[in-house]
Amino acid sequence: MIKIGLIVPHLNKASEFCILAGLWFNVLMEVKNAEFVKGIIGTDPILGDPRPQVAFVGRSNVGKSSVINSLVLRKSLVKSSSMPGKTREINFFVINGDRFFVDLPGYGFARMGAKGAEKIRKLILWYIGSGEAKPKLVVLIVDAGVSPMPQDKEMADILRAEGRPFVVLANKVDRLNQTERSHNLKAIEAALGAEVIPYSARTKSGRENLLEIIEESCR
Ligand SMILES: Nc1nc2c(ncn2[C@@H]2O[C@H](COP(=O)(O)OP(=O)(O)OP(=O)(O)O)[C@@H](O)[C@H]2O)c(=O)[nH]1
Ligand SMILES: [Mg+2]
Repeated sequence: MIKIGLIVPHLNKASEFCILAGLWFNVLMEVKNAEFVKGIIGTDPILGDPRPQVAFVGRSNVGKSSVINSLVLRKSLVKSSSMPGKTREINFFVINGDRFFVDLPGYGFARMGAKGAEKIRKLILWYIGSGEAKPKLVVLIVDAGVSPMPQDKEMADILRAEGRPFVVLANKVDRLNQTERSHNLKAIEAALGAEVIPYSARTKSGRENLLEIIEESCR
């Protein structure tokens, strides 16, 4: 690695360290490759794969697929749509060959009907709670512009009860002004009892922060 101090001689040791650490992190965070592997609806051999899984869960249409696309800098690795309820399976994507991003179906889509909604709910709970999948990190995505729904609270409670490491991502912050943004983030934090990361899959704001958290959890 290039020694920064040789190029910028006035830097003190602390700044030099920060820049080197920054370079190191950037190398770690680069997404070089992302591929769809398969969709599952229950027990599957892929769950026995030792590579770490990072799962994305949240209400239908909240932007789970878009968040994954923003992380891997691909427009349509994961199908995203203005029609809620498109994702019905648990979709596995392999990232840089050494970990999985897992796109879960969205909960709380009214038009799915009670039976369809219950099926999706059971599938999500099985993934999170059965012990077969063991995700290293669950990214619980909520809409930054809407108060968390009872299902979001239930999901946060289940993740806590199951002892699954999770972060709350408040997506679509690009739609909010500064005042709305800080007000809503506080409200979401209070409702879900967890720290909230502001995010926009559209502008990619928050991307580096989330990639670092993912990197930490997969180590
Ligand atoms: N403004 C804005 N729109 C977004 C953002 N993220 C997603 N969207 C839009 O929200 C809609 C739903 O996005 P998806 O990524 O398909 O949502 P999903 O959670 O995967 O939806 P399901 O698979 O149906 O549960 C699409 O129209 C996206 O373009 C964002 O950060 N900002
Ligand atoms: Mg989706």
